[in-house]
Amino acid sequence: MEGRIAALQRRMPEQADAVLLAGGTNRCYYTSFSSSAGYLFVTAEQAVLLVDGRYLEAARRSARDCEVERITDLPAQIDALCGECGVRTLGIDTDSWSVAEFQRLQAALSVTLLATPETSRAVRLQRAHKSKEEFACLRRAQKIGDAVFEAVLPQIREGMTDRELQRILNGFFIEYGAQRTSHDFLVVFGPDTAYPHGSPSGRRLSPGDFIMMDMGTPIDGYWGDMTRTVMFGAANERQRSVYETVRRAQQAALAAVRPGVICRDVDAAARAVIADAGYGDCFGHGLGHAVGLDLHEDPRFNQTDDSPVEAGLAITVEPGIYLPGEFGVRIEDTILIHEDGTVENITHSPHELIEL
Ligand SMILES: [Mn+2]
Repeated sequence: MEGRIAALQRRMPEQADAVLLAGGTNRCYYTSFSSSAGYLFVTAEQAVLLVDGRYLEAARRSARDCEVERITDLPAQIDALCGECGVRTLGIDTDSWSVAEFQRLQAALSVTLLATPETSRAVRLQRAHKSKEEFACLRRAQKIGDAVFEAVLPQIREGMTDRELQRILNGFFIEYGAQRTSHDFLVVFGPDTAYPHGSPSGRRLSPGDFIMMDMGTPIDGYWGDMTRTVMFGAANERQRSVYETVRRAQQAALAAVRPGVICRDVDAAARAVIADAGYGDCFGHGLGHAVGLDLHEDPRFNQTDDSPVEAGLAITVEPGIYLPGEFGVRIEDTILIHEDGTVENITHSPHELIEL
């Protein structure tokens, strides 16, 4: 199988003689080596991972498909590498660079850093097409999420705080095989569920509260991502109706997904169900995001992304309805698109309203 760096070398971004990647997940994607800092320099023939002393030995041992160099004088080293290969323009993954970093390095270099979107776009596109091995990691990560969801429900008690539930979730994730946890799972109760990305406030759980849990853990770098909203006690009619609308919106989107469909049309399928039920103004985020080494990747299921759904895509489907001052509901699954056109939903937790 063609290596990831080789695939990049075969299709270098337009106008770039070489690329210089600063993004941590980009470096990890190409070299399978994870570090908090460093650069990956790739020409048509050569690939060099530049790291500082903290990572030198580990990178030499485990970075794949590249040479490893210790950073001493970064601009001089990059100039030297460019000189050896006749490189004059360097495409950079602009979505990973700070303006300060760009300016500092450009001022010291004799070659040109291309601050155009092509390099990031090429890398994003490559990363969006996942292999069977990447799918397997995502499946394993999601399996942990499903197991944790099942395990946590019996632990939920009246009067417990959202922070307590968050800590219990963290503990279960570790117990069920998480390599690490995010520590900031979104766990909110009652009126706080009306904030799509709220965080625990110390609120205590009361009967009639929705409990929203948005959680996941990476396995070998690849993130699980799921959300379930469950009712503590008995749902009233309005809560039940909103929940059912979100569930139907998700089903409509899942039914619309197949290779060749435009991402924004999948978003529209869910949005139409929510609008028809009279909650058109209450779904203030996109339907989903690709997921991989980063929790949020491209493409997106939203109102503007016109890229087609393609085999190799791993993406979330997460409609929601949020009623400020009252409550919110979101249901999130992660799906994989296979070469044969089938869609695999790797989130197996129930979609039906659970009343605890
Ligand atoms: Mn998500």
